[in-house]
Amino acid sequence: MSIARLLPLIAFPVCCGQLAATNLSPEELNLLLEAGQITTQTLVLSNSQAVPFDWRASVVQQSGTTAMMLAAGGDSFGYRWSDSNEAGGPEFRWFSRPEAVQEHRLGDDDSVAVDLPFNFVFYGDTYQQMRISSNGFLTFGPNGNAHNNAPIPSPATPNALIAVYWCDLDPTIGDSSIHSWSDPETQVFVVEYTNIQRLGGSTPMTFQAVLHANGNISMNYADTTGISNVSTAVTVGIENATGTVGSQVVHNTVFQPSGLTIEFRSPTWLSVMPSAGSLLPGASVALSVTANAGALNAGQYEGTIRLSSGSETRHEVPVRLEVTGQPKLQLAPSTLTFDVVGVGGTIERTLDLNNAGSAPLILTGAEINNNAFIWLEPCH
Ligand SMILES: [Ca+2]
Ligand SMILES: [Ca+2]
Repeated sequence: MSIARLLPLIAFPVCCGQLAATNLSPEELNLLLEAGQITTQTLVLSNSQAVPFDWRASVVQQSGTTAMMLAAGGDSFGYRWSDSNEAGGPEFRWFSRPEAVQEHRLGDDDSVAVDLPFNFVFYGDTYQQMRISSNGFLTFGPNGNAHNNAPIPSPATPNALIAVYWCDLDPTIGDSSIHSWSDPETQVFVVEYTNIQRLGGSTPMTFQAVLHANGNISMNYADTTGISNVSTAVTVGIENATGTVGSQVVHNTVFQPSGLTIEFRSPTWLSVMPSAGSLLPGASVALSVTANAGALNAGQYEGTIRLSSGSETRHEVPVRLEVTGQPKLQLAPSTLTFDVVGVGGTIERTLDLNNAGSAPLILTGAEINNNAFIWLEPCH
């Protein structure tokens, strides 16, 4: 046997010995969740090499990223939003402020950075901190002071934006305050603006931005019945880190959100944290893999966690998620009222059926228990 033919046999064990010296376990994840639930599993990465191991973890593939299609709006990333005024939308929900919570004493065009109680995934990026602006928005970027509300999306900062009521507000006027708190039971982080007015003075507004651990976002606006609250210079919506994709609910149009909840549902169901690091010889690190069925319908979903070093893929862990769910029939309106009808006359009323659940709804029949009425076929 020649030396030339021996060389590959000598080189091969060295190459594969290095590859085998890092390990990621378990080799696969099989998960079962109900729609709306979230779970975090652990992968352990270990380094048995004689040299440090620089690594990067990412989600390279996930099927079924489409959130439930709701009636209102959404964006190309997959966020979908709806509000409590529409059939199939969320119910209005107000989070009561606990007595002992953090107050942020901000000036005009001011902001403060706060730590989040959980890793929050927003447009595919994972954050542990954000900035609260006194101008009615939250941002995961650096610019928390902008007072000129812009349309969404817009590349100018602020980006990575949650605009709950973005306009030139001034918390130094009147009896206003800004608080934030977390609730471990409901897995939320709430920022509340209380009785806040525009620069120069205006009708006080009270509203909340709520970050849910499953990646969803809700905006709640207190009941302001009886007071004038018309605004035509405000931006409401969410926007990604480059200001190129976003869901705009309102920009400089009339916005009267009394007793309203707007909910944005996150399409990202699979994420991994931390996303990069360096392991010393003999060391190991735990990676948190989160599967989030907050916006998923019942079905089968698949994804892959990739562990790479430089341009080389070292490990891939398949993740299989089964989501179970239930249909939820909603009818609107709850009562059909018929005015006086002349003999031989006819009045028609429409009943809207909506499936607000997470699994297909199969209607098997409908009937009327009063012969005075006639059931007409659905239009579509
Ligand atoms: Ca922007
Ligand atoms: Ca201001």
